[in-house]
Amino acid sequence: ARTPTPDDKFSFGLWTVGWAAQDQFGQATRPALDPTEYLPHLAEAGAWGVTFHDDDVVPFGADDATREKGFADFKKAADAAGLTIEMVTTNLFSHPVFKDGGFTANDRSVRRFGLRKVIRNVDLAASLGATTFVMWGGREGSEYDGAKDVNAALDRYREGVDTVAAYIKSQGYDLKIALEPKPNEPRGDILLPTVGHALGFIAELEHGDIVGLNPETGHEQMAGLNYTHGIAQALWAGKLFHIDLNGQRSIKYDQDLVFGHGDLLSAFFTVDLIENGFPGGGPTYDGPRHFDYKPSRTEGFEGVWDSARANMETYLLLAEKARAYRADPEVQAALEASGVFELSQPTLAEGESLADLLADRSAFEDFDADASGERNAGFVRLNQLAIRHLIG
Ligand code: 3MF
Ligand code: MG
Ligand code: MG
Ligand code: MG
Repeated sequence: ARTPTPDDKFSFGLWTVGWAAQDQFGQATRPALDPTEYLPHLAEAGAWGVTFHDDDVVPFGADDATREKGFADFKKAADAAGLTIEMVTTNLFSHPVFKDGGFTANDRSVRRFGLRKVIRNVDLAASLGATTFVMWGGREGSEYDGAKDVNAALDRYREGVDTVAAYIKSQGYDLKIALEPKPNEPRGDILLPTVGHALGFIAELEHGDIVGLNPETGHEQMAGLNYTHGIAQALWAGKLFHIDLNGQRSIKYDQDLVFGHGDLLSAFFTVDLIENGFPGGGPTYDGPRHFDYKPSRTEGFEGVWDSARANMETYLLLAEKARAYRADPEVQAALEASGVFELSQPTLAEGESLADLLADRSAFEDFDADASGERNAGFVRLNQLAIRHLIG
């Protein structure tokens, strides 16, 4: 159960294991290999899928012949390794041209260039059989409030995403867009900073039916938010198209630690939700378990593969614990006693009107609010049962 199989649908961004570990303050600590060289190692570690930005595989600005050969070689290597290319994404953040954004740059010519880069990459994604197209707008934002007209920026963001979505439909591609929220880094403030902001944005789109989310653990936690609640609301809205799992320890720079190496208890409940669904039933996630982490800068290649395996092992260990947690009769009784299942009962009975509620004296006039307020919810006991399963 701790050895990954293709059924686990574990996938990795090429930029994760492929990160040579250069950062703001220091140069790379590992050599960059040819993109294809990472694939057999990923497969051997137990991955099922691989994902990439266009520029991870072929350098920005490469001529058409180089580009075609680069992607063809990569596809051949992925096939040889038995890896599925499940998602493709576009880099609209590294080159200086995108320093003020891709879809929302003040400079209109940059926006037109960015849109062309994305459309070209959508064709690539479809031709490689990817079913999700992630958009992380890392440079869409500002450092200074006066420098960005947020109303106009959101208009342009909508224009960009709708144009791409309409193109996908017009081509008949089996491809969905997943927006990836992040609060900051590299911009001082990034547009669509959280799952909630992004859901609100999608509701304003013309082609929002094929646009959903790719929430990342650490990104929500950088905003002090609860990742499990974030993906839960995305699921509830029918918008959890993809996930980026990793680890983050509190509100600070984007750490991209191994999954579970940040807030372990939160990771437990993330896995519990993904694997076991909501306690009362409801929408479930069956997409890839995609890791977006960085092998720490201290690590050599041995550490790169140790850390890749650690993501999957941690996930599988947590899945085992989460299954046992849900199957435990004591947990089921505690869930029942805490009213967790009762929450699935509609507040108004079937066929009951508001007038019926207003006429129901037991609901208000005769309701003993003081007695109800004294009731022991038992949530702490329930949480301790989770802890017992996790570390007992
Ligand atoms: C940055 C990220 C990105 C996105 C990627 C889209 C470089 O913090 O998380 O990784 O995940 O661009 O998939
Ligand atoms: Mg990230
Ligand atoms: Mg991150
Ligand atoms: Mg990510």
